[in-house]
Amino acid sequence: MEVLVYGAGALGSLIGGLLARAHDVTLVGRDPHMRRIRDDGLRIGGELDAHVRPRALTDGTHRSADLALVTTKAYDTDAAARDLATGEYDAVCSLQNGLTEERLVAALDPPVLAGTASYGARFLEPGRVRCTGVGEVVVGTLSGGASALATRVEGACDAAEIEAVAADDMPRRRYEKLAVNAGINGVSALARVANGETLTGPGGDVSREAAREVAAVARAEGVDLRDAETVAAVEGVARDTAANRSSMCEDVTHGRRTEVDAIYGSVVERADEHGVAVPTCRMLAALIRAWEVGEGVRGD
Ligand code: KPL
Repeated sequence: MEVLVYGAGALGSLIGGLLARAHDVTLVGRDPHMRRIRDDGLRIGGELDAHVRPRALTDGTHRSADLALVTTKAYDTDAAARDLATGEYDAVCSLQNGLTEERLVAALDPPVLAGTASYGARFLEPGRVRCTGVGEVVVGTLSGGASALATRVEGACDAAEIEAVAADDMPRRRYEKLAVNAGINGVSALARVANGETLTGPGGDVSREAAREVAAVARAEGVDLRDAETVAAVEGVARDTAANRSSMCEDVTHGRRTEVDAIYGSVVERADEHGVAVPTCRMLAALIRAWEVGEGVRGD
């Protein structure tokens, strides 16, 4: 299969690199990472080990592939969609944080699948990423139900020995993933602690409440997500990734813009549409945005 991975940061490079063990992969990312991959290939270390030679480009215009995986930061979704709209793809699948798929649907003709990837990835240096946890890739349609395309993506992942599931309950899984992000990322970023401590430290109640608020928004949107299962999902991810630092914690540590809008912003926006109270997510959104303004890294 020909796969374009748009957004070769840590996770995109890891997933793209693993796919390159079985498929014809093109990564789209930034120099000097792309240049180094062109010169020396991509090295994956940590829990998995590989040295692969995918194509590495700095722009994705006018390409074609069977599948385009979008792995950019959520705030780069519109730019990614503009680039991808100039190419030809049988399907597009987001593996991003936040509810980005609707924006891809609005900008692109091919079918858009929703996806999650729970592999842990860390960027080490140009040309090198570390796998900090073997997880799974889950893909499915935005409206749920069986999908031949999702099954094809699952098969492509299987061929490359990536754990994958074609799920027919993607609406629920999307909200569960959003709840995990809302539960872990804000507290870990504000307290600068690893995922494990987010739930066990003094911020644990804030984390759990943020996750329950996401479940309430999901229910208002017709998605059956119970509070207890949502909190259990957040606790499970925090336990399984205890030593890792969330992407938002990494962003604030390195003085970078965060995905606050895609995570807490979309929760607050949808909550307001349905008249659901989400004071914890609203507060976390405000605090992280205030940090971004102070650092001068907000995009608006
Ligand atoms: O997706 C994540 C992130 O760091 O952005 C996890 C590891 C699930 C924490 O929310």
